[in-house]
Amino acid sequence: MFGINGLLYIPQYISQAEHHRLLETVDVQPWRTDLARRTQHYGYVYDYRARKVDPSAHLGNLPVWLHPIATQLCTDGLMPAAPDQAIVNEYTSGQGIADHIDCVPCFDDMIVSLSLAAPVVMQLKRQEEQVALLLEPCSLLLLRGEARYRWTHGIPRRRQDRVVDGVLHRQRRVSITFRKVILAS
Ligand SMILES: O=C(O)CCC(=O)C(=O)O
Repeated sequence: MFGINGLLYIPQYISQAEHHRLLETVDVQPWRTDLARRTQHYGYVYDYRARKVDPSAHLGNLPVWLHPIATQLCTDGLMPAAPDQAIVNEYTSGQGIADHIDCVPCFDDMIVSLSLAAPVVMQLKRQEEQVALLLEPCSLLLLRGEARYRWTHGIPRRRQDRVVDGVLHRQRRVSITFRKVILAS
């Protein structure tokens, strides 16, 4: 999709009602404030500095309010194994995330990101190639294979994005990224 092997974008993966339920629940959970953007970690804490998941950072199972969507990802055949880690990212206007490839030894092949609240443009890059992808609320972005391992993904820190039909003024966006942790044996 979009000329990138292993990338799948599914608009309107969840209903408006499910979107509302998830956002409302996210908003009453405690936030971590150690990064410029606020985050919530479930299942395992990801250590951004060390770029690793330590088995001692196991927080427990995913919370019950994430079970329906985590189960749906498996029953729809989008994740081969149930995710055991989820990170919620909040981006206010002007915030983003640096171009990166998700930690290879930490997480399985499939990375799945659910978008909530306002839309944003994500950039995927590989050498000289660059693809801009509009992530709309309720949509799902799946990265596996080349898209996961060969392309970086990131959200530029800016207040507006250029889109086909004009300019998108950024507003608060929230994402929930689901992963399966690989624990070194
Ligand atoms: O916000 C997103 O959709 C992507 C988040 C992400 O790339 C990450 O948490 O590593």
